[in-house]
Amino acid sequence: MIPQPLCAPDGFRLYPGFLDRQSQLSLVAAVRAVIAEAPLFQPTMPRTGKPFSVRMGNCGPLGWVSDKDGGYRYQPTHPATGRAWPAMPADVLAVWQAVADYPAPPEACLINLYRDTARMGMHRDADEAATDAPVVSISLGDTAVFRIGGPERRSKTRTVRLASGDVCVLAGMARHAHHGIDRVLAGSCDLLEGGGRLNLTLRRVTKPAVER
Ligand code: MD3
Ligand code: FE
Repeated sequence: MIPQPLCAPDGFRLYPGFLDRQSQLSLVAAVRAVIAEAPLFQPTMPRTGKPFSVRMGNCGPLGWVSDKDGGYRYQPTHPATGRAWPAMPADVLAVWQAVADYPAPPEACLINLYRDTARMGMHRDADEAATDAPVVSISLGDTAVFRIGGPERRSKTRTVRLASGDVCVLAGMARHAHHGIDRVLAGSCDLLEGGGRLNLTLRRVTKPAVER
């Protein structure tokens, strides 16, 4: 048997098992505290208003939101409560500092909660002005079947399983690749009460001021 090489766009880095069980539990507790202050919401598609199957939350100075009238955007406040997003927990920032190799801190931590049959269709992340910054993703709970392609919608794709504690860095070409979550493998992990998957994506949104 010839082992399968990992062929992914340049700039895709997967750190399997980056977080041990204790660190995963500590992150889940931190995320629960964030959600208690800033409840998860159900985003809707621009124009059609079709709801996402994933529920979302945010922490940090900016949060990603989407609804029928306003479309995809980052904003400093929660769409329902109007309050500022909670601060990014120290454990979350520490992951960015360890792997991002970027001279500025992240501004947004998007929390994606996948329960039941939630999935995420193929898309590109293009709402950030800091196009040179990587995206850092932290997976917690059930394993996801993640699909990544290339710069064109028709580019060849491949799947990668993202398990609890895995950290993924999308830099360079990979940062601009099409990607999505085909499905989540129910019952594959016992980290989250009630099952499902939490994904945290850390992003720089605005271009950092030139260092001098
Ligand atoms: C590849 N989230 O929030 S994380 C998203 O698991 C998103 O919830 C998925 O796609 C999730 O936008 C995938 C891994 C990931 C994150 C950002 C990327 C892959 C990426 C940006 C560009 C290319
Ligand atoms: Fe994405």
